[in-house]
Amino acid sequence: MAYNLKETSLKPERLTGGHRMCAGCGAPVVARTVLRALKPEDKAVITSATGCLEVSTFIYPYTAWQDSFIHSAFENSAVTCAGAEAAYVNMKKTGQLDDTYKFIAFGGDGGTYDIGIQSLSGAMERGHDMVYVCYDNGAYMNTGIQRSSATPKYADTTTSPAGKVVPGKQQYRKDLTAVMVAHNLPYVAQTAPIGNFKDLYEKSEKAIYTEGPAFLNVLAPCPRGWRYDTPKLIEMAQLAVDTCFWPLFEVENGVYKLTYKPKNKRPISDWLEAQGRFRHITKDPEKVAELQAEVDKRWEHLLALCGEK
Ligand SMILES: Cc1ncc(C[n+]2csc(CCOP(=O)(O)OP(=O)(O)O)c2C)c(N)n1
Repeated sequence: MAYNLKETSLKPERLTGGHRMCAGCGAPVVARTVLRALKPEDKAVITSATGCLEVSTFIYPYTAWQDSFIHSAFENSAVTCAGAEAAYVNMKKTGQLDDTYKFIAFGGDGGTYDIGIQSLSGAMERGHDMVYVCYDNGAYMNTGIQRSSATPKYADTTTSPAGKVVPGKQQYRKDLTAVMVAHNLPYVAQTAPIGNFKDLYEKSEKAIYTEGPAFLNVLAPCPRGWRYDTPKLIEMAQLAVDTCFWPLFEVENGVYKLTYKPKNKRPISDWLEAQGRFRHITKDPEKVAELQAEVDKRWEHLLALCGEK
């Protein structure tokens, strides 16, 4: 059935309002859209690594989650979810359970790219029928904006502070989506909360209803860490996509497909200038050109993988 924003918006909220995430934060928008892709009759077991999404939605004795929710440690959201899935498979086999459950793990980039990567890699390799959703806001935001391996080069964070000598983070971001593709999973996708959420919704649906392990890497802008005004959340994600800093694509059983090609690829400076964390380099043409060259290189490589050249 064709995607329809109005219809999907009428589905019951599975992450309800009243949680304590910041205004203008991408993570709850991502979580709500992912969960909306569940069939209403299906139940879900959700796990989350420690991070903003976890600590702001699940403060004992309150919870904003309508489904079973497990607060796991920072490093093991993926295996906590995989363990529950293994128990479910056994209970189904032995006739102890009739309902259909889906298994979804969430983690920020700190909990996914860095601290939870071995648990994620293991859960994916063992073939559990689950989806791991990384909401990538590009730093350890919950503890005060520390750099992670997902933080873009030159971003100002509290552990890569921009000063007179060092202009912010010194390394390019890790390409975790490529690392997950190397696991030969049935479904891997990179997406973002833009437009009418079609891309994010459809990829979530595919990830949830593809048998076996699936991974979604979702860009989730953060007003505190990126330093933008809260109403600009979607604009921030759209700029990341239109500058090709964050291309949208999917990989089904190893086959790459580009799902969005900007009509006019915008210069990376458009995205950098919209955020306070890059303020120190936007007037430095050499650094901007260096970042542009890196974006172009990765974009060209992706186009080739997708057979778009
Ligand atoms: C093993 C461990 N180390 C450190 C912490 C402290 N801690 C809690 S949340 C957090 C940051 C999480 O960052 P990320 O995963 O990127 O999610 P975000 O907060 O950005 O949503 C840290 C360092 C912890 N809870 N457990």
